[in-house]
Amino acid sequence: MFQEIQDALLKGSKADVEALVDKALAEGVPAERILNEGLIPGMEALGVLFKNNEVFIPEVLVAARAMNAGLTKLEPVLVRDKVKPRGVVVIGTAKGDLHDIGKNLVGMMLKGAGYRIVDLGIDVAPEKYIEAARAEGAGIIACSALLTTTMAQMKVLIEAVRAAGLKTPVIVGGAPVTREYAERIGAEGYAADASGATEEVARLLA
Ligand code: B1M
Repeated sequence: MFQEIQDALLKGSKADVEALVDKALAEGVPAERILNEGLIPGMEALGVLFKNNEVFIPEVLVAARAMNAGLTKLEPVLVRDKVKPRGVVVIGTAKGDLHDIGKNLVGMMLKGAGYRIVDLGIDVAPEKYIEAARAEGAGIIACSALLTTTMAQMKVLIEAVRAAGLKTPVIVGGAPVTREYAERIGAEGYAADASGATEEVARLLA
């Protein structure tokens, strides 16, 4: 059954993922096993295919939608069973940046990897990240930028986070952002793509 869930996820079949998760729950399979042995390995496999250019953004978005549908089915049971998320990630786009597709993809992949996502949306001012990171006890602040102009706001964000006395690591990414730039502005993490972001978050929280 776990393999069937993974296959349905890789095919991006939302209806099949929902039906299989419903079936597993009805048969008494613990939600945590459905998550850790079905959905998450499916998303990890997708991440590898994406990294190797064997699937592309449209397939990833469709699979991510199926993943989210499966998670929506599991969420009430997971909350009831008090399965602890792997960590909390506050995510948004840089101040002034309206491009949210990459940020959404990163958020979905992280959610799929078992993290709780606090999505602040687009055009997010540093104070909002700081407020949310404090309120939610975030382990990571994640910021996405698609414009060379808004990239500069990531430096402003990191300086504001440190000035506020928060030790929360900041991870940055987005098409114009490079590892070299991330290091230069003092970001603790950088990833070039969504699957890399889940690896980077796991590394920083380890
Ligand atoms: Co805009 N835009 N856009 N745009 N847009 C780009 C980025 C641009 C490269 C197009 C071009 O000129 N060739 C260019 C930027 C040039 C530059 O700065 N050097 C540009 C421009 C100029 C603009 C405007 C200024 C245009 C104008 O108004 N004159 C304007 C700015 C608006 C603003 O933000 N203030 C603008 C507006 C828009 C739309 C609103 C129309 C729309 C956005 C809609 C939306 O997002 N809801 C839009 C779009 C769609 C694009 C392009 C075509 C596609 C972006 C995209 O979604 N890619 C883009 C051209 C292009 O990229 N080819 C372009 C798919 C997405 C999955 O990839 O976001 O890179 P990406 O995410 C990847 C990785 O980067 C990484 O993982 C993702 C998956 O692998 N990643 C992270 C992303 N965030 C990460 C965070 C991480 C880690 C990894 O850790 C936290």
